Amino acid sequence: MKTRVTELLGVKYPIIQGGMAWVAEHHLAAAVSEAGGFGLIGAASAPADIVREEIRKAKELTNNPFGVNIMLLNPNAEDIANLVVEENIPAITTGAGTPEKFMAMWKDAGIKVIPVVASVAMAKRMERCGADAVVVEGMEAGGHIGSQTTMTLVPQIADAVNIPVIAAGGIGDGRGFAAAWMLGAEAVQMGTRFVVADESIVHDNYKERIIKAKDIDSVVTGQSTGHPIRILRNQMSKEYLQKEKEGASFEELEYMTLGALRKAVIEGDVTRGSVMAGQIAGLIDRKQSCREIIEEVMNEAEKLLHIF
Ligand code: TUI
Repeated sequence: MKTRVTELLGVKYPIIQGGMAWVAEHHLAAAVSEAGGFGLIGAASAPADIVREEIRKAKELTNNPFGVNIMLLNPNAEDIANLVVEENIPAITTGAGTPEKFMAMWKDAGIKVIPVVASVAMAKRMERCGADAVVVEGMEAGGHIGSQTTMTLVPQIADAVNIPVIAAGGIGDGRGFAAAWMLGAEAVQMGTRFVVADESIVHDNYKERIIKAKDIDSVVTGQSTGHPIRILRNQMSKEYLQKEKEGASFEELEYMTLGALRKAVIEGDVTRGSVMAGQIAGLIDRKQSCREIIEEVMNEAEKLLHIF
């Protein structure tokens, strides 16, 4: 079951886990890697010391390779960039910006660099500055998103670059994997499907909200502030969108979402908290182990594609 991505990452299956803020901690990352996928610790807005602890705990749970996702809006991004070198992390993904200033340091350290991109221009720029692959993320994804769909972006970027493409956004089963493969991807990244995994530490209210979600249950907040975020509809999203329509200030809107993701993921407040999830939430209907998820997706995809 080899693709350029399984070779690059040294994994059995071409499935990587999204680097989700608060969600992608050591239990989930280690479980995905133990099951033959590529797990990621999401550094999100955490300080480097916390991320270091997460990395060390994941190393205790698995000998398989796992990575770190660096969210570039994080004020601590530079510390995390240095940390992944110190901790011998084999591969990193980056989100919400361009990692160019860290590229030389990571390449010197032999780290594989996989930026998440949401446009053809950004994919080309990342290839030029030495990226080993790109995660092409469509706006079906949860959390911070671009404006183009996975269906349209993946083939355009697969044509525009020579490095491998990993498709993300809207992929939650073997059919999604097979579709991404047909569009030119050599691996997929899944987030929402792993949020409900048994090994995910996310509050049960959050998992149940995803399982109950219907096709039309996600909305995009922050279009007006330039920080579009896909979340599942609730009291908070309703008030936020209303305030946005009324032309509320950037500060007022940001204040409403401050700490809201933690509130939902850790405290289980799915009414006032920010329940980030992708559009594929409507398809996700049960909790399984990471191994069951990965094996089910791969079996289904193999049957459809007859490739491996
Ligand atoms: O980063 C994500 N998803 C995220 S990060 C996040 S944490 C957060 N919380 C509150 C506010 C803001 C962030 C939650 N979800 N996905 C990867 C991703 N990267 N999607 C889109 C992009 C992207 C966008 C623009 C990558 C590069 C880019 O370049 C713009 C430029 O020109 O710098």
